[in-house]
Amino acid sequence: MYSTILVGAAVAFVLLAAYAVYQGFIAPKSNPLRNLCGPPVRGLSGDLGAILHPSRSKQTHDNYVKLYGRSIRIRGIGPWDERLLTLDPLSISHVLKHSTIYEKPWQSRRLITSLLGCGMLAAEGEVHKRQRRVATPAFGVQNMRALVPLVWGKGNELKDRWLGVIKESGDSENGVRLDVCHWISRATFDVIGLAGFGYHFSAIDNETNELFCAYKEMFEIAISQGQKLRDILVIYFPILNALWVSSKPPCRVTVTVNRCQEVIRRVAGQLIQDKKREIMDGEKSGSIHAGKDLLSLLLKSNMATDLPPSQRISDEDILHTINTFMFAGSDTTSLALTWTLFLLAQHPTLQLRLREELLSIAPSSESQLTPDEIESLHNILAGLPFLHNVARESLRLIPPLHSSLRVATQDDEVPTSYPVHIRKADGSVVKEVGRSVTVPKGCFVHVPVEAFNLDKGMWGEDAWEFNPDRWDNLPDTALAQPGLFSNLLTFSAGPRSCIGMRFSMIEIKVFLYILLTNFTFMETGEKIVQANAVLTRPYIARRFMEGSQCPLLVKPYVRHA
Ligand code: HEM
Ligand SMILES: *[C@@H]1O[C@H](CO)[C@@H](O)[C@H](O)[C@H]1NC(C)=O
Ligand SMILES: CC(=O)N[C@H]1CO[C@H](CO)[C@@H](O)[C@@H]1O
Repeated sequence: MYSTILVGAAVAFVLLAAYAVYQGFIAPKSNPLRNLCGPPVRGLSGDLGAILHPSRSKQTHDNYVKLYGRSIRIRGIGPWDERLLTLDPLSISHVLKHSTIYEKPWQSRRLITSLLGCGMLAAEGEVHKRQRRVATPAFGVQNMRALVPLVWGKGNELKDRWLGVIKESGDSENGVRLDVCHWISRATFDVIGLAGFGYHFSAIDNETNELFCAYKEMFEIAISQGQKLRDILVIYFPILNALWVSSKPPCRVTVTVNRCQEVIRRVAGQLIQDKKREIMDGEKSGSIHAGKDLLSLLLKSNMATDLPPSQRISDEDILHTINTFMFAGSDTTSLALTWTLFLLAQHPTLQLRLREELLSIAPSSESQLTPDEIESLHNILAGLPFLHNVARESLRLIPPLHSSLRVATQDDEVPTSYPVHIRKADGSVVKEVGRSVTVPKGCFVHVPVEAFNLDKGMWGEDAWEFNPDRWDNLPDTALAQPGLFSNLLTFSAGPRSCIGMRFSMIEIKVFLYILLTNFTFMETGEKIVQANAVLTRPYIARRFMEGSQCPLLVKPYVRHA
């Protein structure tokens, strides 16, 4: 009896092991990606760090294109993990356009879901389509216009707060060292809180609001995730999460996430219920609820009578969507602004030129602007050529999202527009033109956002430099680059591209206007470097333990009469 079980177990084990060996070591040999040229594999693994770390990625991609062409095979974390890294514009367009074939990997979706719920960032297929359809009207041109006075108010609040801080420190002559990254992130949080669901975090004032702290703490955990073994295990076996809460001592991370989620569910959940009631009451009494925040618009779009019930999303999904906006819409924009101010501090003559352009439209009186005046000033602002060039150039040079990842859910042929370097069985290399690349089901495809933006073959030899004027005279190859915005991959492209692009452009331009007409920004002498923690963040060189920061000397600017 027992021996039968033992024999059975042994047979099962041998079969499993054989299967694992086949899957791990033999099947990959027939992976068509193996024919592509790519960097050498050391041990089991390639060198993902060289591609993903901003201090090395520029040089790495440049070398790869020279050595292996634009369709590159790279090794992930084992022989079964051959990946496609493409710098071919036609290939990346194809991948981003066919978002049902190329989904986000379940590992990252599960991580996002465990923190924010299955909102738009994490969902795939029909669920995503439904959420995106319901949310799209809220980001329309008309509604984005309503955002302008709100952003303006927050920009002014930040300006006043900085003037206060500088006055207190008493050194307005030389400028005061401020961590602009931290300050601007408080302001962009305020903006998304108000614009997202009419909620006052008042984070420019102080960082005590309960909901603010819950989001902030949870996002910080998201950032620190992915490094430690336990977090990787939890991604694969979510049941462990429950075990860690009950085991002693409790895992600090899980307990924190649960506590934050409890606060968010309580406070934000209440907000959703309140808004819903307001809208329904408004409909009954015939007066239309005037809320212009994303939540109100989302609820209205979701309750629209022409939307079939099967296309609606649940209250739970609404909460996940709001969480997603908080996550996707705050740090991204604050980093874009921080890097722009940093680049302008490094290039004082360009800063001067931009300030002059901004001052040329500034009203002469210091009096409070009416909403109408703000709107017309914003229309002029949106059309300023040098401001537009500076914003685009900064978003090109330091995209807040360094890169993304997709996985093929079926075998696919990816078209190319540049020669593909094929390694033949005898080791020789041939360059084939107009050939497609076969991507087998289950393979990862890298979306190298920064590498596309900095490609010297497309943008010219000075592609790595900050030169806003390049935009007045782009080479044809740059004009042919794919992207939702200005031939940049910064906001990605296709059906999964950024829904908040217009939102953030308004925020970036209005904040730059207010801050640059009231302050000058200078480097402190500390060396600022880029590092990847979900997004590309600033750190002081060799002081990573202090966390992300971007100190600049900020000095009040006084306009000459
Ligand atoms: C400079 C600021 C921003 C940048 C650089 C940025 C960039 C991106 C990128 C690259 C993606 C695609 C992610 C991927 O494929 O892995 C994305 C998606 C998204 N972004 Fe943004 N974003 C910014 C601001 C915003 C804002 C302000 C909001 C909302 C208020 C927002 C909401 C979203 C959402 C909801 C998605 C998911 C869209 C989908 O999957 O259908 N983003 N963003
Ligand atoms: C923080 O700011 C809010 C809003 O401005 C204010 O009501 C609250 O009293 C402040 N809290 C502290 C501790 O300063
Ligand atoms: C001194 C100066 O230029 N102040 C500017 C500060 O920013 C506001 C916009 O919010 C301008 O109206 C002021 O002219």
